[in-house]
Amino acid sequence: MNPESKPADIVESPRQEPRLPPGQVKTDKWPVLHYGSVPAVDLKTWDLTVDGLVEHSFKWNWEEFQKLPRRKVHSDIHCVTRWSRYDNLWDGVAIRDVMALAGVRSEARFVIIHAEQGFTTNLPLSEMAQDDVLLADKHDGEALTPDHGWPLRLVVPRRYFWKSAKWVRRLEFSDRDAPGFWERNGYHNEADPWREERFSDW
Ligand SMILES: Nc1nc2c(c(=O)[nH]1)N[C@H]1C(S)=C(S)[C@@H](COP(=O)(O)O)O[C@H]1N2
Ligand SMILES: [Mo]
Repeated sequence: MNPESKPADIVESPRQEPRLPPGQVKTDKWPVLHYGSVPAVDLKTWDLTVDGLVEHSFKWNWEEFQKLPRRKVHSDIHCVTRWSRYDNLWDGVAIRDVMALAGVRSEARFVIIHAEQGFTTNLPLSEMAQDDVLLADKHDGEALTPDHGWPLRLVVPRRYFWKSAKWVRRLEFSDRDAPGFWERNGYHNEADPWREERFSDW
């Protein structure tokens, strides 16, 4: 038996009750949503930086990144614009493995995720450290398409999908929170779909 097909290799994102969060509608399509344009990325110059409050900073090029331990995550997508897409299979590198390599320092409380073109989003370290959070380069067995974040996107299954930054280039571990692009433009800082944390009050 091909060891790659064993279900145990797949991390199941914990199913919440109800599976469909309040105010959401299930869709089988996968809409494309982002601010700005799809960046042109060249894998020859692409790199991923891990820095801030870590013992070991990294700057991996594409080839180096591909040598990191690989994981698969099975999860649902919940977009704040009210569509949910079930049963996505993501393939990539677990944030937990990245954190173990980097040695996150005890003062770190937040992670600022930086993407192409200055886009950022932010997460508490406790959310980032969940074992279903992945840096994904494949979806349902195929390389991501550029409009869905190729070559690399974050996937945070338990938060609205805007926290899942496309075109990721840097993970910055910090002792301070720094609301990102959508968070500064009216979206909620926490983004829990089961609490309907869609918009901020200010
Ligand atoms: N770099 C970047 N990532 C982003 C965004 C963005 O504007 N820029 N938008 C977010 C939002 S609002 C959503 S809903 C999802 C959409 O991902 P999809 O196009 O793959 O469905 O990407 C998120 N990641
Ligand atoms: Mo969104």
